[in-house]
Amino acid sequence: MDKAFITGITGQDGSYLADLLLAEGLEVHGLIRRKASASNWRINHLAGHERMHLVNGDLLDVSSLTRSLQEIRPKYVFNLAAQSFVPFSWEAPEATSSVTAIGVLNMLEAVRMVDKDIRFYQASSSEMFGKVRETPQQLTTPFYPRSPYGVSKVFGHWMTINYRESYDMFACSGILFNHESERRGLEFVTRKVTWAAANIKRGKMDSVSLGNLDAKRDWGYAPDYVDAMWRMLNQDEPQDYVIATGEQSSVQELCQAAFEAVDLNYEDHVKLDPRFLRPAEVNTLLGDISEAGKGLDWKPQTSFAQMITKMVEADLHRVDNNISWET
Ligand code: NAP
Ligand code: F7E
Repeated sequence: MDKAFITGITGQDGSYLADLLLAEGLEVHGLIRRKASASNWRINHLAGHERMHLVNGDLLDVSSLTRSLQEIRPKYVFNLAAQSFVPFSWEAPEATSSVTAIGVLNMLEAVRMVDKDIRFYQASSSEMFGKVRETPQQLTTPFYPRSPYGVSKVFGHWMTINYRESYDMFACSGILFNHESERRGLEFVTRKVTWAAANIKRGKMDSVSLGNLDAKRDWGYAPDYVDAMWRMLNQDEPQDYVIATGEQSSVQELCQAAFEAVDLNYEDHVKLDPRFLRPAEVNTLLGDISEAGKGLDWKPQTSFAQMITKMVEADLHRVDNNISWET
């Protein structure tokens, strides 16, 4: 039975990837780090699954990574762990760089030392394009990151390519544009807005405060995107890809869609608060997915409108049943 090792298993993407790989018949091992209060809400439904295992460690501790790989001997490693919230990367740039940049090197080194035949996936990001040099963005578009997070992701991206070229490793980097879901963290703008729309509809909140409503993103659905990761590690040759939808919406359009889903007008409930503006903004992102279509036979299955409706419905269900946002 093939085995996969996932870092970041407690995160949005890790949890959906675990669902997918278990459904594909793999044995799944997820790295978790010690936390003072661990809810692990995104993977609680997998507790007790006979092919699901959790292993203790930390991306910052290379010995924990090599020990894990030596014990598990996986065929696939998906490196999804990161400090992934862009605003926090200005508040803690060194911590962000440690995990989001050096953590990638740690994982690559562990793979190189334990088994160079492991197929390795790195979670790269459209934040590397930042102040975009061309539109739409593709693999050859030059990077111009705008945050310590984006800069860290550029390091991880190039390190992955360097290990592929230096050591002949099957190492791939997926440049994924924003992807969201019912399991998205509440601090990210889509979930912040769908959660607010549901609570306002039920009279539990009056308004929501946001920053830049003009920012545009190419937003896709996370379950569609983990399928692209899996396809990437099953190619004949390692190759990087841009994964996106090829369509973009503004934060304002996001608000409109989420509030319309509960028959409300966002203009009555959205407030502007400069605390949510960023020191340097990424104004617009739009991905070119033609290569993913050709090389991976992949295309997104879920539209932006469908995704926002799903997220609002899930949040209404939580509010109606007094369930916490992280359930
Ligand atoms: P997420 O929900 O923030 O999850 C991040 C994961 O990383 C969590 O499981 C977290 O564990 C883990 N982690 C953080 N520091 C760690 C450490 N020192 N050691 C071990 N694990 C650690 O992120 P996501 O949205 O699923 O994204 C997955 C990956 O894709 C990230 O690398 C992200 O930067 C990248 N990405 C995301 C998007 C997107 O739109 N979602 C787009 C492009 C790229 P805890 O539960 O312990 O905190
Ligand atoms: O912001 C604007 C904000 O925090 C999107 C991460 O997964 O995707 C994500 O990064 C936009 C920005 O995501 C608020 O200024 C307005 O322009 O949801 P976000 P992000 O920064 O694009 C990339 C691809 C990743 O790799 C990252 O890991 O929305 N915005 N008002 C706001 N954003 C937030 N969070 N909160 C607001 O109140």
